[in-house]
Amino acid sequence: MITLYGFAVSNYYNRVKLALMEKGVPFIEELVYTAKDAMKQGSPIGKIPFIKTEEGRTLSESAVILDYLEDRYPKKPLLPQDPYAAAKVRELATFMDLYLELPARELYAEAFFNGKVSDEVKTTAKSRLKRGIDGFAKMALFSPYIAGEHFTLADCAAIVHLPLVSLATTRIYGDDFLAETPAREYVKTMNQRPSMQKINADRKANQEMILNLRRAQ
Ligand SMILES: N[C@@H](CCC(=O)N[C@@H](CS)C(=O)NCC(=O)O)C(=O)O
Repeated sequence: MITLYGFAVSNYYNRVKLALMEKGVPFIEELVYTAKDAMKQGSPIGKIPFIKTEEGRTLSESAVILDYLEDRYPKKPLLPQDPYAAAKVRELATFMDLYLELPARELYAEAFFNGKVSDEVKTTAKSRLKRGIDGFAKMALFSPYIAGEHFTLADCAAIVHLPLVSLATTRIYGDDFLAETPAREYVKTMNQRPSMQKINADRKANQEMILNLRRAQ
């Protein structure tokens, strides 16, 4: 069986977990919380998520893991058959990683972890986010899924990234940068899926656990 390593607060971890659940691929989860432990278990630079395949081999980088799952477990596909349509789904997922989640990530220390982010970083992140969201608004279909009629790998990225972008921009700039897109309705609808209900419940429990660990330190 596949082992998924990491922790349930992570959006990238949940992206892989969601794909596994939606594809009906059996897996177990192993909590890895520190970069040091992640490295010990086989993550090249200590980032999570990573998996151990059924054959016991490690693989990191969430988007690559999702591609691997598509190839290895094709029975319930999360990509269209047509190569161009499949590439468009991957394009949208990559776009969200690079131009939405990564610039938003610059803000997380202050938005979520009681840290402080410099004004310079906030200004740079803001222009990167505005540019990314302009592009995203042209590409995302929300009809009803992010890339069209079917649930795809791009939804696995969208569902975990978009709420963080909304929340981080609201907390840092007092303005939800995704407000003019249908993101809020989309996330609400997607959160009704049984897979997402489980993921959200696990995320909340993991958040509690991390808070308790921090309090005990
Ligand atoms: N590009 C990576 C990003 C993974 C990532 O940034 N994971 C975070 C948790 S959400 C992490 O491991 N952070 C710890 C670190 O950077 O040392 C992926 O898609 O898997």
